[in-house]
Amino acid sequence: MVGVGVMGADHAARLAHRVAGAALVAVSDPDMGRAAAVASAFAGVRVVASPLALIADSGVDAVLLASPGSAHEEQVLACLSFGKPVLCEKPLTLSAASSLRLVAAERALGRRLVQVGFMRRFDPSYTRLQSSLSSIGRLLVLHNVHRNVSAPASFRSEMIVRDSLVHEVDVARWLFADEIASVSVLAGLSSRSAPSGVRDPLVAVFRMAGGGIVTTEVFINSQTGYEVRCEAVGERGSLFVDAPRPLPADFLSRFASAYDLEVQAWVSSCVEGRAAGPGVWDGYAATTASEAGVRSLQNGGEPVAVETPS
Ligand code: ISE
Repeated sequence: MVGVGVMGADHAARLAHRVAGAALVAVSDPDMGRAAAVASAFAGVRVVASPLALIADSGVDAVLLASPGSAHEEQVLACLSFGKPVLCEKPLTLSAASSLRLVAAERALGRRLVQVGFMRRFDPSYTRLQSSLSSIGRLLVLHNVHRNVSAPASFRSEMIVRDSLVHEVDVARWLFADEIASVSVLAGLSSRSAPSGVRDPLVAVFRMAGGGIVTTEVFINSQTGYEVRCEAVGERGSLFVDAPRPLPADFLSRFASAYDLEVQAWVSSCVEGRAAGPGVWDGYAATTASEAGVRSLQNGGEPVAVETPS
């Protein structure tokens, strides 16, 4: 495990206790105290000071990266250079150019080694919706709601696009099986619960290359509960992913089984030597859409075209 903050510590427990076929052997974090605390919660886990040394370690077969997105390019490249499978938390990186370098590096190896942490593709309610899509005819519109209780003041408006809305970017690409052609991100009234200068909530509109439309309200200081909903509207009806009631407190509880299934699928794919789940291409496509979303937010919500990768 590289990075044992909130998400990484949760994954560490998952790897150690709930996933078959894996053993947690080493952790690394810039906060050595935090790394030591996580390691000491499990038997036989070493703390390695540098993430690159952990990736190079001969006792490490595969790496789960839960470090910040700004560290991912160097760390994923290191995993690829050692031929080690990597599950990289979203976002893959913070810029389309750096994500594209990862696509190129994996392609040069000639085999898939990267899975990107878009866990909603493993969530039972989302997979049920996805597998029932044919029952509602051609998919026309998706409506999403994505609310968090609160976020630290360091979570700025751009991060709402890159770290939160990026889930709906991936859900849109997955459910439509299509690329996003343009993104608008509108900021209206900001909640007085949002830190000064943070535009929250935001409303995003994606136009898919094939004409579908996706709307998303993303509100990370909603004060109420963790509320994620999705409605897929087709030519013959609609399908929902509803939020459990009472609302869960956070994403760790709402998506606990999605994370379990995601990490189990990744571990099984490492054991079997075949990559599974969303890959580096999906991470790249999501980064291009997020980049367009940040630009739209900065330009007052004007639609920004996404350079559809060929
Ligand atoms: C967080 O990083 C996640 O991935 C959660 O799913 C999302 O709801 C939250 O807004 C992000 O900060």
